[in-house]
Amino acid sequence: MLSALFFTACLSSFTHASSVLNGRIEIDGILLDPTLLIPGRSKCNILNDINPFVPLSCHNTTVQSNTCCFNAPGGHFLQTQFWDYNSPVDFAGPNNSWTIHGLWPDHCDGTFDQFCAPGREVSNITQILQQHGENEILDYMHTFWKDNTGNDESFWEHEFNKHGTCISTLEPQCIQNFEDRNDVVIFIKRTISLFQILPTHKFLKAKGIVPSTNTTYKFSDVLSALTSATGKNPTVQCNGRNKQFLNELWYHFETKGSVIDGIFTHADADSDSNCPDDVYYWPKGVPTPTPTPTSAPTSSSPTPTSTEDKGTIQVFTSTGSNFTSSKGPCGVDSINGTLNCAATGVTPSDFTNSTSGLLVFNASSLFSADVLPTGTIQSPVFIGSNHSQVITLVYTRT
Ligand SMILES: *[C@@H]1O[C@H](CO)[C@@H](O)[C@H](O)[C@H]1NC(C)=O
Ligand SMILES: *[C@@H]1O[C@H](CO)[C@@H](O)[C@H](O)[C@H]1NC(C)=O
Ligand SMILES: *[C@@H]1O[C@H](CO)[C@@H](O)[C@H](O)[C@H]1NC(C)=O
Ligand SMILES: *[C@@H]1O[C@H](CO)[C@@H](O)[C@H](O)[C@H]1NC(C)=O
Ligand SMILES: *[C@@H]1O[C@H](CO)[C@@H](O)[C@H](O)[C@H]1NC(C)=O
Ligand SMILES: *[C@@H]1O[C@H](CO)[C@@H](O)[C@H](O)[C@H]1NC(C)=O
Ligand SMILES: *[C@@H]1O[C@H](CO)[C@@H](O)[C@H](O)[C@H]1NC(C)=O
Ligand SMILES: *[C@@H]1O[C@H](CO)[C@@H](O)[C@H](O)[C@H]1NC(C)=O
Ligand SMILES: CC(=O)N[C@H]1CO[C@H](CO)[C@@H](O)[C@@H]1O
Repeated sequence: MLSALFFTACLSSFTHASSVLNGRIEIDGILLDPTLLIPGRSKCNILNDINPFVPLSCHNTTVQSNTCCFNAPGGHFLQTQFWDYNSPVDFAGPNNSWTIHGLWPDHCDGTFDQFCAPGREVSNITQILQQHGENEILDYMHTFWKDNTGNDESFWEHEFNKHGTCISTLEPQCIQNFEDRNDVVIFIKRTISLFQILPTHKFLKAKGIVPSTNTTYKFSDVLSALTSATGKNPTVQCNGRNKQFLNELWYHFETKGSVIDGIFTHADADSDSNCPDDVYYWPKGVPTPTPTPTSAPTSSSPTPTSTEDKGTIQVFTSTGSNFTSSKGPCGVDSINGTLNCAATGVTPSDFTNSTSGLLVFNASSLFSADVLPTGTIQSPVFIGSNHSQVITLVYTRT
Protein backbone atom coordinates (compact mmCIF):
# COMPACT_ATOMS: atom_id res chain seq x y z
CA MET A 1 0.00 0.00 0.00
CA LEU A 2 1.98 2.85 1.18
CA SER A 3 5.10 1.12 0.17
CA ALA A 4 3.65 1.66 -3.22
CA LEU A 5 4.65 5.23 -2.93
CA PHE A 6 8.20 6.30 -3.06
CA PHE A 7 8.88 7.78 0.30
CA THR A 8 11.49 10.36 0.94
CA ALA A 9 10.53 11.28 4.34
CA CYS A 10 12.13 14.39 5.03
CA LEU A 11 13.55 12.33 7.81
CA SER A 12 16.83 11.41 7.93
CA SER A 13 21.06 14.17 11.15
CA PHE A 14 26.19 15.47 11.86
CA THR A 15 29.44 15.61 13.84
CA HIS A 16 32.97 16.57 13.63
CA ALA A 17 33.59 18.72 10.63
CA SER A 18 35.78 16.90 8.22
CA SER A 19 38.57 18.64 6.44
CA VAL A 20 36.96 18.07 3.06
CA LEU A 21 36.01 21.69 3.02
CA ASN A 22 38.27 24.12 4.64
CA GLY A 23 39.43 27.63 4.04
CA ARG A 24 36.38 29.24 5.53
CA ILE A 25 36.94 32.76 6.64
CA GLU A 26 34.79 33.94 9.48
CA ILE A 27 34.09 37.58 9.98
CA ASP A 28 31.07 39.38 11.33
CA GLY A 29 28.91 37.25 9.15
CA ILE A 30 30.33 34.09 7.79
CA LEU A 31 32.11 34.67 4.54
CA LEU A 32 32.30 31.45 2.69
CA ASP A 33 35.36 31.34 0.51
CA PRO A 34 34.42 31.60 -3.16
CA THR A 35 37.39 30.20 -4.97
CA LEU A 36 38.54 27.38 -2.80
CA LEU A 37 35.21 25.70 -2.25
CA ILE A 38 32.89 26.63 -5.01
CA PRO A 39 33.23 25.89 -8.73
CA GLY A 40 31.76 29.17 -9.89
CA ARG A 41 31.78 32.90 -9.31
CA SER A 42 28.96 35.36 -8.93
CA LYS A 43 28.75 38.43 -11.11
CA CYS A 44 28.58 40.56 -7.98
CA ASN A 45 30.99 43.23 -7.06
CA ILE A 46 31.94 41.91 -3.68
CA LEU A 47 32.80 45.30 -2.23
CA ASN A 48 29.53 46.86 -3.37
CA ASP A 49 27.34 43.93 -2.48
CA ILE A 50 28.47 43.01 1.00
CA ASN A 51 29.52 46.26 2.59
CA PRO A 52 27.93 47.62 5.82
CA PHE A 53 25.60 49.89 3.90
CA VAL A 54 23.79 47.26 1.86
CA PRO A 55 20.88 45.63 3.66
CA LEU A 56 20.90 42.04 4.78
CA SER A 57 18.44 39.87 2.91
CA CYS A 58 14.95 40.19 4.46
CA HIS A 59 15.93 43.62 5.85
CA ASN A 60 15.74 45.80 2.74
CA THR A 61 13.41 48.76 2.94
CA THR A 62 13.50 49.44 -0.79
CA VAL A 63 13.27 47.20 -3.81
CA GLN A 64 16.61 45.61 -4.64
CA SER A 65 16.79 45.37 -8.39
CA ASN A 66 19.68 42.93 -8.74
CA THR A 67 18.47 39.62 -7.33
CA CYS A 68 21.63 37.98 -8.65
CA CYS A 69 23.39 39.73 -5.76
CA PHE A 70 20.56 40.01 -3.25
CA ASN A 71 18.60 36.90 -2.29
CA ALA A 72 14.91 37.58 -2.90
CA PRO A 73 12.30 36.33 -2.69
CA GLY A 74 13.70 33.77 -0.34
CA GLY A 75 16.15 35.86 1.65
CA HIS A 76 15.94 33.74 4.76
CA PHE A 77 17.91 30.47 4.66
CA LEU A 78 17.50 27.33 6.69
CA GLN A 79 20.26 24.76 7.02
CA THR A 80 18.21 21.80 8.06
CA GLN A 81 19.46 18.66 9.79
CA PHE A 82 18.09 15.30 10.90
CA TRP A 83 18.68 13.11 13.89
CA ASP A 84 17.44 9.83 12.36
CA TYR A 85 17.31 7.83 15.58
CA ASN A 86 14.66 5.49 14.28
CA SER A 87 15.91 4.77 10.78
CA PRO A 88 17.69 1.58 9.81
CA VAL A 89 21.29 2.07 10.90
CA ASP A 90 22.58 1.83 7.35
CA PHE A 91 20.50 4.86 6.42
CA ALA A 92 20.78 6.87 9.64
CA GLY A 93 24.30 8.28 9.33
CA PRO A 94 26.99 8.30 12.02
CA ASN A 95 25.92 7.72 15.62
CA ASN A 96 27.76 10.83 16.71
CA SER A 97 26.46 13.18 14.07
CA TRP A 98 23.28 14.74 12.80
CA THR A 99 22.90 14.56 9.03
CA ILE A 100 22.05 17.07 6.32
CA HIS A 101 18.51 17.62 5.21
CA GLY A 102 19.09 20.61 2.97
CA LEU A 103 19.41 24.35 2.42
CA TRP A 104 16.08 26.06 2.01
CA PRO A 105 15.30 29.65 1.09
CA ASP A 106 12.10 31.12 2.56
CA HIS A 107 10.20 34.39 2.38
CA CYS A 108 11.46 35.67 5.77
CA ASP A 109 8.23 34.53 7.44
CA GLY A 110 8.33 30.73 7.14
CA THR A 111 6.47 30.58 3.84
CA PHE A 112 8.43 29.50 0.81
CA ASP A 113 8.46 28.74 -2.88
CA GLN A 114 9.32 25.33 -4.20
CA PHE A 115 10.15 23.70 -7.53
CA CYS A 116 10.83 27.15 -8.99
CA ALA A 117 12.47 26.08 -12.25
CA PRO A 118 11.25 22.82 -13.80
CA GLY A 119 13.71 23.29 -16.64
CA ARG A 120 16.65 23.23 -14.23
CA GLU A 121 15.68 20.08 -12.35
CA VAL A 122 18.29 17.35 -12.35
CA SER A 123 18.24 13.58 -12.11
CA ASN A 124 21.99 12.88 -12.23
CA ILE A 125 23.69 14.57 -9.30
CA THR A 126 26.18 11.74 -8.86
CA GLN A 127 27.30 12.12 -12.49
CA ILE A 128 27.44 15.90 -12.22
CA LEU A 129 29.67 15.68 -9.14
CA GLN A 130 31.87 13.08 -10.81
CA GLN A 131 32.16 15.25 -13.88
CA HIS A 132 33.42 18.02 -11.61
CA GLY A 133 35.91 15.69 -9.95
CA GLU A 134 34.06 15.92 -6.66
CA ASN A 135 34.43 12.30 -5.58
CA GLU A 136 35.43 13.28 -2.08
CA ILE A 137 32.24 15.30 -1.76
CA LEU A 138 30.22 12.34 -2.99
CA ASP A 139 31.73 10.13 -0.30
CA TYR A 140 31.03 12.81 2.27
CA MET A 141 27.40 13.01 1.12
CA HIS A 142 26.92 9.26 1.35
CA THR A 143 27.98 9.61 5.00
CA PHE A 144 26.39 12.88 6.05
CA TRP A 145 23.58 13.58 3.57
CA LYS A 146 21.51 10.47 4.08
CA ASP A 147 18.13 9.52 2.80
CA ASN A 148 16.48 7.47 5.51
CA THR A 149 15.21 4.97 2.99
CA GLY A 150 18.61 4.49 1.41
CA ASN A 151 18.03 6.41 -1.80
CA ASP A 152 20.59 9.20 -1.35
CA GLU A 153 20.70 10.29 -4.99
CA SER A 154 16.91 10.79 -5.13
CA PHE A 155 16.97 12.69 -1.86
CA TRP A 156 19.71 15.06 -3.14
CA GLU A 157 17.79 15.60 -6.38
CA HIS A 158 14.64 16.34 -4.41
CA GLU A 159 16.48 18.92 -2.31
CA PHE A 160 18.01 20.70 -5.31
CA ASN A 161 14.91 20.52 -7.47
CA LYS A 162 12.55 21.67 -4.73
CA HIS A 163 14.70 24.26 -2.91
CA GLY A 164 17.91 24.90 -4.85
CA THR A 165 15.97 26.12 -7.88
CA CYS A 166 14.36 28.82 -5.69
CA ILE A 167 17.60 30.59 -4.73
CA SER A 168 17.67 33.76 -6.83
CA THR A 169 21.44 34.24 -6.68
CA LEU A 170 22.03 30.73 -8.02
CA GLU A 171 20.17 31.22 -11.26
CA PRO A 172 22.37 30.47 -14.26
CA GLN A 173 22.41 34.07 -15.50
CA CYS A 174 23.86 35.07 -12.12
CA ILE A 175 26.85 32.77 -12.44
CA GLN A 176 29.92 34.16 -14.19
CA ASN A 177 31.11 30.82 -15.52
CA PHE A 178 27.93 28.78 -15.65
CA GLU A 179 28.82 25.40 -17.14
CA ASP A 180 28.30 21.67 -16.63
CA ARG A 181 25.58 22.41 -14.08
CA ASN A 182 27.95 24.00 -11.64
CA ASP A 183 24.88 25.60 -10.05
CA VAL A 184 24.11 22.15 -8.62
CA VAL A 185 27.66 21.68 -7.35
CA ILE A 186 27.61 25.15 -5.79
CA PHE A 187 24.31 24.42 -4.05
CA ILE A 188 25.65 21.15 -2.65
CA LYS A 189 28.99 22.53 -1.49
CA ARG A 190 27.44 25.61 0.07
CA THR A 191 24.96 23.41 1.95
CA ILE A 192 27.81 21.22 3.20
CA SER A 193 29.95 24.20 4.18
CA LEU A 194 27.12 25.59 6.34
CA PHE A 195 26.45 22.16 7.84
CA GLN A 196 30.10 21.89 8.79
CA ILE A 197 29.95 24.98 10.96
CA LEU A 198 26.87 23.55 12.71
CA PRO A 199 28.01 20.35 14.47
CA THR A 200 24.82 19.85 16.47
CA HIS A 201 25.95 16.70 18.27
CA LYS A 202 29.06 18.52 19.45
CA PHE A 203 27.05 21.58 20.50
CA LEU A 204 24.79 19.39 22.63
CA LYS A 205 27.57 17.22 24.01
CA ALA A 206 29.42 20.32 25.18
CA LYS A 207 26.47 20.94 27.50
CA GLY A 208 26.23 17.32 28.65
CA ILE A 209 23.36 16.45 26.34
CA VAL A 210 24.22 13.07 24.83
CA PRO A 211 22.10 10.30 23.30
CA SER A 212 20.50 8.19 26.00
CA THR A 213 17.61 5.76 26.35
CA ASN A 214 17.17 6.42 30.06
CA THR A 215 17.39 10.19 30.40
CA THR A 216 15.19 12.99 29.28
CA TYR A 217 16.50 16.50 28.94
CA LYS A 218 14.82 19.80 29.54
CA PHE A 219 13.98 21.17 26.14
CA SER A 220 14.99 24.60 27.39
CA ASP A 221 18.50 23.22 28.02
CA VAL A 222 18.66 21.80 24.50
CA LEU A 223 17.56 25.10 23.06
CA SER A 224 20.02 27.11 25.11
CA ALA A 225 22.91 24.78 24.15
CA LEU A 226 22.13 25.42 20.50
CA THR A 227 21.40 29.09 20.91
CA SER A 228 24.65 29.69 22.73
CA ALA A 229 26.51 28.02 19.85
CA THR A 230 25.21 30.36 17.17
CA GLY A 231 23.82 33.34 19.08
CA LYS A 232 20.41 32.83 17.49
CA ASN A 233 17.38 30.61 18.07
CA PRO A 234 17.00 27.55 15.87
CA THR A 235 13.79 25.64 15.17
CA VAL A 236 13.75 22.19 16.75
CA GLN A 237 11.29 19.51 15.70
CA CYS A 238 10.45 16.51 17.84
CA ASN A 239 8.40 13.46 16.94
CA GLY A 240 7.36 10.08 18.28
CA ARG A 241 5.09 9.55 21.24
CA ASN A 242 4.10 12.86 22.79
CA LYS A 243 6.50 14.44 20.28
CA GLN A 244 9.20 13.71 22.81
CA PHE A 245 12.10 12.81 20.54
CA LEU A 246 14.60 15.21 19.05
CA ASN A 247 14.47 14.59 15.34
CA GLU A 248 15.07 17.66 13.21
CA LEU A 249 16.78 21.01 13.56
CA TRP A 250 16.66 24.11 11.42
CA TYR A 251 19.40 26.72 11.72
CA HIS A 252 18.58 30.10 10.26
CA PHE A 253 20.57 32.60 8.21
CA GLU A 254 20.34 35.83 6.32
CA THR A 255 22.74 36.86 3.62
CA LYS A 256 24.57 39.66 1.91
CA GLY A 257 25.50 39.17 -1.68
CA SER A 258 25.31 35.84 -3.48
CA VAL A 259 25.02 32.36 -2.02
CA ILE A 260 28.06 31.68 -4.18
CA ASP A 261 30.48 34.13 -2.60
CA GLY A 262 28.59 36.32 -0.19
CA ILE A 263 28.10 36.33 3.56
CA PHE A 264 25.81 34.21 5.71
CA THR A 265 24.83 35.64 9.08
CA HIS A 266 23.08 33.63 11.79
CA ALA A 267 19.47 34.72 12.17
CA ASP A 268 16.62 33.93 14.54
CA ALA A 269 14.05 31.32 13.64
CA ASP A 270 11.03 32.39 11.63
CA SER A 271 9.10 29.26 12.63
CA ASP A 272 8.36 27.64 15.98
CA SER A 273 9.77 24.54 17.63
CA ASN A 274 7.27 21.84 18.53
CA CYS A 275 8.95 19.95 21.40
CA PRO A 276 7.51 19.46 24.90
CA ASP A 277 9.31 20.42 28.12
CA ASP A 278 11.10 17.07 28.44
CA VAL A 279 12.71 15.40 25.45
CA TYR A 280 14.73 12.36 24.56
CA TYR A 281 17.97 12.45 22.55
CA TRP A 282 17.53 8.84 21.56
CA PRO A 283 20.60 6.89 20.38
CA LYS A 284 20.61 5.87 16.74
CA GLY A 285 20.20 2.19 16.05
CA VAL A 286 18.60 1.39 19.40
CA PRO A 287 15.12 0.07 18.75
CA THR A 288 12.13 1.74 20.25
CA PRO A 289 8.79 -0.08 20.48
CA THR A 290 6.59 0.61 17.49
CA PRO A 291 2.96 0.07 18.34
CA THR A 292 0.82 -0.57 15.31
CA PRO A 293 -2.93 -0.79 15.11
CA THR A 294 -2.70 -4.52 14.52
CA SER A 295 -0.11 -5.59 17.05
CA ALA A 296 -0.27 -5.71 20.81
CA PRO A 297 1.27 -2.71 22.52
CA THR A 298 4.65 -3.40 23.98
CA SER A 299 4.88 -3.16 27.71
CA SER A 300 8.26 -1.56 28.06
CA SER A 301 7.31 1.92 29.02
CA PRO A 302 8.53 4.64 29.43
CA THR A 303 10.02 4.05 26.07
CA PRO A 304 8.52 5.98 23.25
CA THR A 305 7.37 4.99 19.85
CA SER A 306 9.81 5.13 17.04
CA THR A 307 7.28 6.50 14.64
CA GLU A 308 7.71 9.76 12.87
CA ASP A 309 4.90 12.22 12.99
CA LYS A 310 5.29 13.65 9.56
CA GLY A 311 6.41 12.45 6.26
CA THR A 312 6.56 13.43 2.69
CA ILE A 313 5.64 11.10 -0.06
CA GLN A 314 6.47 11.78 -3.63
CA VAL A 315 3.96 10.77 -6.20
CA PHE A 316 5.80 10.58 -9.42
CA THR A 317 3.55 11.39 -12.32
CA SER A 318 0.13 12.63 -13.18
CA THR A 319 -2.09 12.10 -16.19
CA GLY A 320 -4.82 14.67 -15.99
CA SER A 321 -6.21 14.20 -12.53
CA ASN A 322 -4.91 10.64 -12.00
CA PHE A 323 -1.73 10.15 -10.05
CA THR A 324 0.69 7.30 -10.40
CA SER A 325 3.43 6.27 -8.06
CA SER A 326 6.37 4.07 -8.95
CA LYS A 327 4.15 1.09 -8.12
CA GLY A 328 1.15 2.06 -10.22
CA PRO A 329 -1.94 4.24 -10.26
CA CYS A 330 -3.22 5.64 -6.97
CA GLY A 331 -6.78 5.52 -5.72
CA VAL A 332 -8.72 6.06 -2.54
CA ASP A 333 -10.79 3.05 -1.51
CA SER A 334 -14.38 4.22 -1.24
CA ILE A 335 -15.18 1.88 1.65
CA ASN A 336 -12.27 2.17 4.07
CA GLY A 337 -10.78 5.47 2.91
CA THR A 338 -7.26 4.19 2.38
CA LEU A 339 -4.91 5.42 -0.33
CA ASN A 340 -3.55 2.60 -2.41
CA CYS A 341 -1.17 2.56 -5.35
CA ALA A 342 -0.62 -0.62 -7.27
CA ALA A 343 -0.29 -1.89 -10.81
CA THR A 344 -3.56 -3.79 -10.57
CA GLY A 345 -6.67 -3.75 -8.44
CA VAL A 346 -6.75 -0.02 -7.80
CA THR A 347 -9.45 2.21 -9.24
CA PRO A 348 -7.73 5.51 -9.99
CA SER A 349 -9.23 8.48 -8.21
CA ASP A 350 -9.39 12.12 -9.17
CA PHE A 351 -6.76 14.14 -7.36
CA THR A 352 -5.70 17.73 -7.67
CA ASN A 353 -2.73 19.77 -6.60
CA SER A 354 -2.74 22.54 -4.11
CA THR A 355 -0.69 25.53 -5.17
CA SER A 356 1.92 24.48 -2.62
CA GLY A 357 2.36 21.17 -4.43
CA LEU A 358 0.40 18.98 -2.06
CA LEU A 359 -1.77 16.21 -3.34
CA VAL A 360 -5.45 16.97 -2.78
CA PHE A 361 -8.29 14.47 -2.66
CA ASN A 362 -11.88 15.61 -2.30
CA ALA A 363 -10.75 19.18 -1.60
CA SER A 364 -8.49 18.14 1.28
CA SER A 365 -4.74 17.61 1.53
CA LEU A 366 -5.08 15.90 4.92
CA PHE A 367 -3.84 12.31 5.03
CA SER A 368 -2.81 10.31 8.06
CA ALA A 369 -1.66 6.90 9.26
CA ASP A 370 -1.37 5.04 12.54
CA VAL A 371 2.32 4.42 12.01
CA LEU A 372 4.48 6.52 9.77
CA PRO A 373 5.48 4.42 6.80
CA THR A 374 9.19 4.52 6.07
CA GLY A 375 11.36 2.48 3.76
CA THR A 376 10.62 -0.90 5.27
CA ILE A 377 7.61 -0.05 7.39
CA GLN A 378 4.29 -0.28 5.62
CA SER A 379 1.17 1.23 7.00
CA PRO A 380 -2.16 2.14 5.47
CA VAL A 381 -2.61 5.82 4.71
CA PHE A 382 -6.11 7.18 5.23
CA ILE A 383 -7.79 10.27 3.91
CA GLY A 384 -8.44 12.84 6.62
CA SER A 385 -6.60 13.54 9.84
CA ASN A 386 -8.19 10.96 12.11
CA HIS A 387 -5.01 8.93 12.50
CA SER A 388 -2.08 9.93 14.67
CA GLN A 389 0.64 10.37 12.05
CA VAL A 390 0.13 13.19 9.58
CA ILE A 391 1.34 12.35 6.11
CA THR A 392 2.21 14.96 3.53
CA LEU A 393 1.73 13.87 -0.03
CA VAL A 394 3.72 15.92 -2.45
CA TYR A 395 3.13 15.96 -6.16
CA THR A 396 6.43 15.84 -7.96
CA ARG A 397 6.96 16.17 -11.63
CA THR A 398 9.01 13.42 -13.19
C1 LIG B 1 13.24 43.87 -0.92
O1 LIG B 1 13.73 43.54 -2.22
C2 LIG B 1 12.92 42.62 -2.92
C3 LIG B 1 13.61 42.28 -4.23
O2 LIG B 1 13.70 43.42 -5.02
C4 LIG B 1 11.54 43.19 -3.13
O3 LIG B 1 10.71 42.24 -3.75
C5 LIG B 1 10.94 43.59 -1.81
O4 LIG B 1 9.72 44.22 -2.02
C6 LIG B 1 11.88 44.53 -1.08
N1 LIG B 1 11.33 44.83 0.23
C7 LIG B 1 10.99 46.07 0.56
C8 LIG B 1 10.42 46.26 1.93
O5 LIG B 1 11.09 47.00 -0.22
C1 LIG C 1 22.94 15.22 -16.57
O1 LIG C 1 21.68 15.18 -17.22
C2 LIG C 1 21.50 16.22 -18.17
C3 LIG C 1 20.07 16.18 -18.64
O2 LIG C 1 19.71 14.89 -19.00
C4 LIG C 1 22.50 16.06 -19.29
O3 LIG C 1 22.35 17.11 -20.22
C5 LIG C 1 23.90 16.12 -18.70
O4 LIG C 1 24.84 15.85 -19.71
C6 LIG C 1 24.05 15.09 -17.60
N1 LIG C 1 25.35 15.32 -16.96
C7 LIG C 1 26.18 14.33 -16.74
C8 LIG C 1 27.48 14.69 -16.12
O5 LIG C 1 25.91 13.16 -16.98
C1 LIG D 1 21.78 5.17 30.64
O1 LIG D 1 22.17 5.42 29.29
C2 LIG D 1 23.56 5.61 29.13
C3 LIG D 1 23.79 6.05 27.68
O2 LIG D 1 22.95 5.34 26.80
C4 LIG D 1 24.28 4.34 29.49
O3 LIG D 1 25.68 4.53 29.36
C5 LIG D 1 23.95 3.98 30.92
O4 LIG D 1 24.51 2.70 31.22
C6 LIG D 1 22.45 3.90 31.13
N1 LIG D 1 22.17 3.73 32.54
C7 LIG D 1 21.28 2.86 32.95
C8 LIG D 1 21.04 2.83 34.43
O5 LIG D 1 20.67 2.12 32.20
C1 LIG E 1 25.38 2.92 15.93
O1 LIG E 1 24.90 2.29 17.10
C2 LIG E 1 24.15 1.11 16.84
C3 LIG E 1 23.58 0.61 18.14
O2 LIG E 1 24.56 0.56 19.12
C4 LIG E 1 25.02 0.07 16.15
O3 LIG E 1 24.26 -1.06 15.84
C5 LIG E 1 25.56 0.68 14.87
O4 LIG E 1 26.42 -0.20 14.22
C6 LIG E 1 26.27 1.98 15.15
N1 LIG E 1 26.58 2.59 13.87
C7 LIG E 1 27.77 3.15 13.63
C8 LIG E 1 27.94 3.74 12.27
O5 LIG E 1 28.64 3.20 14.49
C1 LIG F 1 0.15 19.72 -10.40
O1 LIG F 1 1.00 20.86 -10.38
C2 LIG F 1 2.05 20.75 -11.29
C3 LIG F 1 2.95 21.95 -11.05
O2 LIG F 1 2.20 23.09 -10.86
C4 LIG F 1 1.50 20.68 -12.70
O3 LIG F 1 2.55 20.53 -13.63
C5 LIG F 1 0.58 19.46 -12.82
O4 LIG F 1 -0.01 19.41 -14.09
C6 LIG F 1 -0.48 19.54 -11.77
N1 LIG F 1 -1.28 18.33 -11.81
C7 LIG F 1 -2.58 18.33 -11.65
C8 LIG F 1 -3.24 17.01 -11.69
O5 LIG F 1 -3.19 19.35 -11.45
C1 LIG G 1 -8.98 -1.01 2.31
O1 LIG G 1 -9.53 -1.55 1.13
C2 LIG G 1 -8.56 -1.98 0.17
C3 LIG G 1 -9.28 -2.35 -1.11
O2 LIG G 1 -10.43 -3.09 -0.85
C4 LIG G 1 -7.78 -3.14 0.76
O3 LIG G 1 -6.80 -3.58 -0.18
C5 LIG G 1 -7.09 -2.64 2.01
O4 LIG G 1 -6.40 -3.72 2.64
C6 LIG G 1 -8.08 -2.04 2.99
N1 LIG G 1 -7.31 -1.40 4.03
C7 LIG G 1 -7.70 -1.37 5.30
C8 LIG G 1 -6.79 -0.72 6.28
O5 LIG G 1 -8.76 -1.86 5.65
C1 LIG H 1 -15.77 14.45 0.30
O1 LIG H 1 -16.02 15.37 1.37
C2 LIG H 1 -17.39 15.54 1.68
C3 LIG H 1 -17.55 16.62 2.73
O2 LIG H 1 -16.33 17.12 3.17
C4 LIG H 1 -17.99 14.23 2.17
O3 LIG H 1 -19.34 14.39 2.44
C5 LIG H 1 -17.77 13.18 1.10
O4 LIG H 1 -18.21 11.94 1.60
C6 LIG H 1 -16.32 13.09 0.72
N1 LIG H 1 -16.16 12.15 -0.39
C7 LIG H 1 -15.30 11.16 -0.37
C8 LIG H 1 -15.22 10.32 -1.60
O5 LIG H 1 -14.57 10.93 0.59
C1 LIG I 1 -12.94 11.16 11.52
O1 LIG I 1 -13.54 10.89 12.78
C2 LIG I 1 -14.80 11.57 12.95
C3 LIG I 1 -15.25 11.32 14.38
O2 LIG I 1 -15.16 9.98 14.69
C4 LIG I 1 -15.78 11.05 11.91
O3 LIG I 1 -17.01 11.71 12.06
C5 LIG I 1 -15.24 11.30 10.53
O4 LIG I 1 -16.08 10.73 9.56
C6 LIG I 1 -13.86 10.71 10.38
N1 LIG I 1 -13.33 11.14 9.11
C7 LIG I 1 -12.79 10.29 8.24
C8 LIG I 1 -12.25 10.90 6.98
O5 LIG I 1 -12.69 9.10 8.44
C1 LIG J 1 -6.32 7.46 -17.40
C2 LIG J 1 -7.14 7.13 -16.20
O1 LIG J 1 -6.88 6.15 -15.49
N1 LIG J 1 -8.16 7.93 -15.95
C3 LIG J 1 -9.00 7.78 -14.79
C4 LIG J 1 -8.73 8.91 -13.82
O2 LIG J 1 -9.64 8.84 -12.71
C5 LIG J 1 -11.01 8.95 -13.07
C6 LIG J 1 -11.84 8.99 -11.81
O3 LIG J 1 -11.71 7.84 -11.08
C7 LIG J 1 -11.40 7.78 -14.00
O4 LIG J 1 -12.72 7.93 -14.41
C8 LIG J 1 -10.46 7.78 -15.21
O5 LIG J 1 -10.71 6.64 -16.00
